Amino acid sequence: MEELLQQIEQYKQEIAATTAANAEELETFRIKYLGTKGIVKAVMGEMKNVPGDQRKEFGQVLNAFKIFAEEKFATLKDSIAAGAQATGSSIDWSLPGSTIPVGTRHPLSIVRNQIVSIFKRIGFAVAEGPEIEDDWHNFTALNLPENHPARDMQDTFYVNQSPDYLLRTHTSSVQARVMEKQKPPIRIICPGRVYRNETISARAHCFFHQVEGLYVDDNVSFADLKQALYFFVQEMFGKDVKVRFRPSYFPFTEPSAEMDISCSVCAGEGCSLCKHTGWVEILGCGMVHPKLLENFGIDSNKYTGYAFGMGVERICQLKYKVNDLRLYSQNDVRFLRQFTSAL
Ligand code: 2NM
Repeated sequence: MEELLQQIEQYKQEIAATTAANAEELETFRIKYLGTKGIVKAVMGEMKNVPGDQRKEFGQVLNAFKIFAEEKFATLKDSIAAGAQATGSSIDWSLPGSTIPVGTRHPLSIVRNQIVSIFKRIGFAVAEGPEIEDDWHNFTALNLPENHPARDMQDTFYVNQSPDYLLRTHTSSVQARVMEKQKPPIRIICPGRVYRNETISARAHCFFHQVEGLYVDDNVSFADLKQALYFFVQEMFGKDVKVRFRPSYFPFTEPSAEMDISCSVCAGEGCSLCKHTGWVEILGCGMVHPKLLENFGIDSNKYTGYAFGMGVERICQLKYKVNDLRLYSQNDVRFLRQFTSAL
């Protein structure tokens, strides 16, 4: 009997030292001590070997052992449940799933994609080129004379003080590269970022985004240009939009024009955006200067072309009433989250 008491004492020490980190370890404990073939059952089975005069005393010891094991089980179970709650690993399958945070597209990307998709539908292909350009593709080839004010250090970012490399000031440089390589017909749009050395304010920034278009073929006329641009603004601003063209000047086009649309904010009634004129300027355009075509080995007697250029920030301002250019590059999510689009 002495032996059995010692054995029970050893089991008690084992039980006291047991830990269970999870439900699996708890179950291992239960099977080992409290299961149908467990230690508690086995020890209880020893009762039949105990002499009659010691049975009462022994029964109390065995009973206390059984309660000891059961209480340990309950303690382990409680601590696992509490730990699970603290670490959040207990799974309540009835809870609704948590949503995965999804970002939103930048408003300039949305508008750029819309512009590109409209011109793709009327046969324009997309062309891209480098943001670090050489003087020839950005200026000289495009008929910007040596002493044109746009070449000034004040307006253009030059690279490493080199007079020959710069950050492109318009995406026309991409069109120069296409005309250099490709024979007419050429029908492309060039979306991209451009750089100008300006003091940052609500109305100016040192970089902005353009989409420029170019169509060179035989029999391309100013009427074709007007029709393509009219189609574009109707798709962009709705069927009720009105347009007007004003004569203008650009070194790369002759004749040149600027296009206005009826104010998208007040629909021509007069507001601060259109300065009470009912019209807002949205782009510049014209017939490609014959000198440009010749610069790229395109026969200006055989071919004509039209070109246009617009600022994505400007179109975005008209569509979404964004009144400060700096909002586009400050990455304030309160601004950015307001824009959603399939494009
Ligand atoms: C404008 C206005 C007028 C233009 C010209 C060219 C090309 F292809 F000849 F190089 N690309 N874009 C152009 C013409 C751009 O932006 C206000």
